[in-house]
Amino acid sequence: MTSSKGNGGWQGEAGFNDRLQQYRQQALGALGDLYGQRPDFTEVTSRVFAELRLANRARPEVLGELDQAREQVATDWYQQPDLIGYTCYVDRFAGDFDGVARRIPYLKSMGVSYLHLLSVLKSRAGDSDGGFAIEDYRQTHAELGGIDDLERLAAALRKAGISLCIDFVYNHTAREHLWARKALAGEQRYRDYYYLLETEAEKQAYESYLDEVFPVSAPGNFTFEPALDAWVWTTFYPFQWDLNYHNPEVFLEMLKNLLFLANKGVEVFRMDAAAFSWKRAGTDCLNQPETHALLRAFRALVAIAVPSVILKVEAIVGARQATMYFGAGDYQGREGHIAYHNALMASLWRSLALEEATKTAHLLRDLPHNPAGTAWVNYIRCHDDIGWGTLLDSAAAHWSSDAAELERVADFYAGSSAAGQTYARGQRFETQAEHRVHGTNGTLASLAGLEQALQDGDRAAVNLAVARITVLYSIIFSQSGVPLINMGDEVGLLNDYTQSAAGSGRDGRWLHRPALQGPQAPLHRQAAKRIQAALAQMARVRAAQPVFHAQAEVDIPTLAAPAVLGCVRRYRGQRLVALANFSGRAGAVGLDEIGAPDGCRDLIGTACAGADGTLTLPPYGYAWLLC
Ligand code: OTU
Repeated sequence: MTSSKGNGGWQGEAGFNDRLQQYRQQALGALGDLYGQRPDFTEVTSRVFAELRLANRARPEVLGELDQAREQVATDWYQQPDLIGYTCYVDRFAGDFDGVARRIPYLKSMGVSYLHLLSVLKSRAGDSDGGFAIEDYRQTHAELGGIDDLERLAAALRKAGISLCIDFVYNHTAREHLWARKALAGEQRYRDYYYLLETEAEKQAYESYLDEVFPVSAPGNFTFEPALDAWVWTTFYPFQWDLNYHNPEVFLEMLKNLLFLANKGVEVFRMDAAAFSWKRAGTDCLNQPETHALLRAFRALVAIAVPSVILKVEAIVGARQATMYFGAGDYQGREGHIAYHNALMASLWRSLALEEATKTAHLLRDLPHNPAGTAWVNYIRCHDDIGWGTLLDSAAAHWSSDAAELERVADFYAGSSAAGQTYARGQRFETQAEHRVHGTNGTLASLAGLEQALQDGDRAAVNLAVARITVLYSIIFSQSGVPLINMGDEVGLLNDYTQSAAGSGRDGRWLHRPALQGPQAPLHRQAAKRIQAALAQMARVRAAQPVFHAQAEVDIPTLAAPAVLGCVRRYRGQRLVALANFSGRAGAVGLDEIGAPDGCRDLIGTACAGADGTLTLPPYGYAWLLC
């Protein structure tokens, strides 16, 4: 029987069976690593496979077609140069889902083909950690529209060539989620969905190994709930209860939620707080082997049921740990399809503050080449703070920092340095004692000096700020992986000091979460136009050049100018050299240093070739040389 909605006809079923055959062993392996020791393991796996079959039968035909296209032709669609991302809150970008649909032309004008919408699913009322405390995975925020409206938006985006990404907050639910409420009401089944510790001693034993995500506003990792007579594991805020993946029922429920959303048209799931999902006594409960197995399980199961879907891992951990989320050893390429390049992001900010690119160069050089079928997500700002901790890695002396250096960098972005006031207008985030570096808040424009320059009405300083913004984006757009524009960066959106946005509370990250608005002041308007034009140009040029494919060979040359970052890309006979100057002074690069003969073409930048065999980059200048 064929229905108008599902593709449960012969094609869909046959494709499903093929994929089941292809990925069954991988799925069983990963599930075995999680639940293989349980006496009911066979039952668990047959329930899992039954869910996949149901989801495949319910899959709308257009999505079935997308599955087929991506399986057979565009297998590397998320590694292609033309995948350009944009991330925003629905309400702050366009009011509601229909508003987002109306803004598709705006997104297209920037070359966007991947849209990450934050805070879409129904989160708890009141403070919800910016939407990261989910009350119902199958409903949306009423103010934004219903789940059907989201489905319609996904379809409209898809028609326009834009893939929809939403957060899959799978590490925790809100305290108001039905499961948590049932647990609070005393149902044992649902108590088992969470990590409950019944004694203070048990809690202490874990706590002594754990770090804190919000050491000031939500210290500790546990919250005592009198109704449960137990401590609930709450890595983040007390109203965010960590799910217990030791319990396969939790895995099954969350798998069903993911498949439900995939069938609504979500193409990319941002796997939130991925590093925390599995707890083990006597460890920091980060990056555990089962944390990886869980993601491998999701990937293999997605490949069977909804194969056009990909997983984006959000693991804010050290660079070497982060690369493991693409799958390591025998599992290379079997975990996250894409993952946030958090250490690069933090390192770029460090390079900008210190006006030296050497450590960023070492970082890029030292990281292993991405396994086949994976790509980084490169970004310079997002809705969170810039976390400095990922640059602390004593085993990577070349590119790591020490606390003292990071202190200086964090001070710099908070506006002060030994030399006096800096151009940056950011704030420290969750800084506990005076000398403990944690994170920095602020919009790209405010951190890059635009806010101060506009306040001073200083045209030259505005130009420098625009140059800082565009040089940072030139790196985001020229590295391997999906470039992700953070809403507002394209118009130089400044910090929001009102903190009046709904749900703002005391969380300092609201500083950089204002609504999108066209700048008013003429100087700001001109700056915004230039930034927007530069970003759109980068997107256009990138999309047209195969050399930006994520699987290109990359070489980071050693340059005499310490503030210039170089990157040589090779792919299918093409060779491109990207250069970026992190200094407020001009930087010269010898053509011989980058193996560039005379006559290479700058596709985008601001470089100036001299007769003496050098290329000069202006302050914060950049170039993409096709040689
Ligand atoms: C993620 O963040 C989200 O991006 C945050 O907005 C949420 O608060 C958090 O999860 C909880 O859902 O733990 O592994 O600013 O970088 O909390 C990544 C701190 C995370 C965030 C961190 C992060």
